[in-house]
Amino acid sequence: MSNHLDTLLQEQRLFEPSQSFRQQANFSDPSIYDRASENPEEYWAEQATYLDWFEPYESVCEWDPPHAKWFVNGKLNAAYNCVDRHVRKGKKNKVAIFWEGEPGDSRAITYGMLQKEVDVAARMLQSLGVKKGDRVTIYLPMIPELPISLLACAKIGAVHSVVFGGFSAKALRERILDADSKVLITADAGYRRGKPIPLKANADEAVVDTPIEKVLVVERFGKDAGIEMKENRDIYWAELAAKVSREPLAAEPMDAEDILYLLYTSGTTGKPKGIVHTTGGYLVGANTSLRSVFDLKDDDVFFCTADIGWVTGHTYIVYGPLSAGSTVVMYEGSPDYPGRDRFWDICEKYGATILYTAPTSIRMFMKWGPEYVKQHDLSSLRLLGSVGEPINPEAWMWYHEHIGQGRCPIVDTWWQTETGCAMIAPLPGLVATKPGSATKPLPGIFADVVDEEGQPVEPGNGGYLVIRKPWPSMLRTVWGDDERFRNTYFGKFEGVYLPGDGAHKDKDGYIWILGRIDDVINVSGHRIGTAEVESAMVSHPSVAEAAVIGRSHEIKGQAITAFVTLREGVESSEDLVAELKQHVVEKIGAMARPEEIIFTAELPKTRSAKIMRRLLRDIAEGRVLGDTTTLADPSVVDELKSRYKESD
Ligand code: 6R9
Repeated sequence: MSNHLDTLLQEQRLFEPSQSFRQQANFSDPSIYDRASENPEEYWAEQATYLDWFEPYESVCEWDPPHAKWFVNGKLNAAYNCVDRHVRKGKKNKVAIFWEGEPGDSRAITYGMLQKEVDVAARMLQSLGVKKGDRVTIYLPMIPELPISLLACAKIGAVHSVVFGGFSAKALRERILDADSKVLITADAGYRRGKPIPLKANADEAVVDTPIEKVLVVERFGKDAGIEMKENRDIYWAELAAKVSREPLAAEPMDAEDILYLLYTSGTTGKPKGIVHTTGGYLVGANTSLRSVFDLKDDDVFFCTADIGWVTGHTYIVYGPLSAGSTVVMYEGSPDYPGRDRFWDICEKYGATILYTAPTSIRMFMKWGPEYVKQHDLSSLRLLGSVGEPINPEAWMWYHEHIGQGRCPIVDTWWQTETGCAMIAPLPGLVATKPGSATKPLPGIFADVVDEEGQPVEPGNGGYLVIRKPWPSMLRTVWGDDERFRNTYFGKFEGVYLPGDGAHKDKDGYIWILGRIDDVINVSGHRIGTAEVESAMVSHPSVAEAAVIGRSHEIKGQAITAFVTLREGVESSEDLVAELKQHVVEKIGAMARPEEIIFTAELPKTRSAKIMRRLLRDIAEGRVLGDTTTLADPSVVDELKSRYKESD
């Protein structure tokens, strides 16, 4: 962290918006910042006019900390706003989704087609007994049925809970149980570098002894997936689709505060949190940020490379761009399959005008070298975005030069599953950017950096990132655990939201996000709780105790190092290392696989028996050790240091 900060503080480059970009920008009047901070409700009310409401709301915001209600008593439907209204307003033949399959198959889905498919899917869910307010778990690859499933749930007022396809059967099961879903939508298998990901097999394992009554199965991989269908429980998507009515379906009028979806994210304990997003505020936030941060126009082609299994895909593939009636590009597979130019091939093929990706991908492209980019015409691009983790200035500059060709503004967008949409990011027509800084809070967002007492830090200092006032797309609670919601996000400063990130405020008031201050690791932009990996580790019969930390990693941002003490009589071996890594993959998913495992007779602990993670991080990152005077047994450190060297 301190190395990262040093590099950031030396960063002096400033990129002003070009005259031509400024002139055409949606947000081009700098007074918007002052107006929104003087009267945020007026600002958000104005943004809400970009949606269609079945019934108007009575007040913009009711704030009873830590609970907020937005657009109180307003009625609307998210799927209606993302699909039906565009068909009504003459966009029937406009492409909503350009879908690119990994093996090279593709589909251009117009708003007219999308409407039909969403209605059929919604009727399918109804035929399986799904009603307004019921939860539906979705475990699909990046195929058109994924956004269609989200919108189908929204259309009938069911709550979707998407579980990223990279999660294991056990992780899926945990999320099904927590959400209490009766229906699961999955696929036979997904593609990853040409090979199948066994989604249905995982689903079979996950649903045993859960409330799941019906499993709807999309056929994506075909016969080679070799799946089994369980009678009376499993049904193929196409088979059921053929049985339901093709009549248009009226959208369910939802209260602005009705739940739109749950999305699980990692926290400091082993149990993932079901983040609750509601309909009106979330959609206003998502829609606004497309017009403001991404300067979205009607003829844009928006390529967001995230998976819909994460919040970025929810907001910036589905609800944001589609509510704005835009065209999105959705890609199923790996960026290096069949070649390392796949993203650039897709940008060129569909004429992408906006590209939104993660620093970890950019660092990978840097490593591969610019020749893969140069094979393609990227002149359609006009704006670039970054999300998921702090972007280091070198990656920012590479993105700027090689992808943006010096012409495209870069919007580094800080936000979280909990915030629903971008919070700190430049308005590209108004704010000069600095490589590595997410710049300033967006209009209507009251983010700041504060000290231990909650007082704003003076420019030039660091502290806790906070958000002082509610915003429309904020999480409403943690599903089934309001206490955890209060403690996690509002427990430190009264009535002030604590995201869990550290930040620095520079002399110009720009915010530089430094990373998590809690026990959450960010591996390739994926949030993983150290406690989750530790509890997976200790569930293995050979492990007595485990401590997991994130160490800096050139490509992934952070990588997982696990320090493990074995049970009496268990010998360490290469095989055991492989077995333990696999064990974590099975418990959580491939993204949580530890990069390295260090066996140690003891873990360094304070006299009050707390594991000294800072020390473990110092060891893993090869730094000179800091103060170890509170350590119960200082010799543990020497042993660990030598073990760590052995494992190099
Ligand atoms: C959207 C998303 C949230 C955490 C967040 C922070 C990190 C995200 C960032 C960033 C620095 C950015 N993060 N964007 N850090 N600069 N532009 O990623 O949601 O998966 O919930 O992760 O990711 O640490 O707290 P989520």
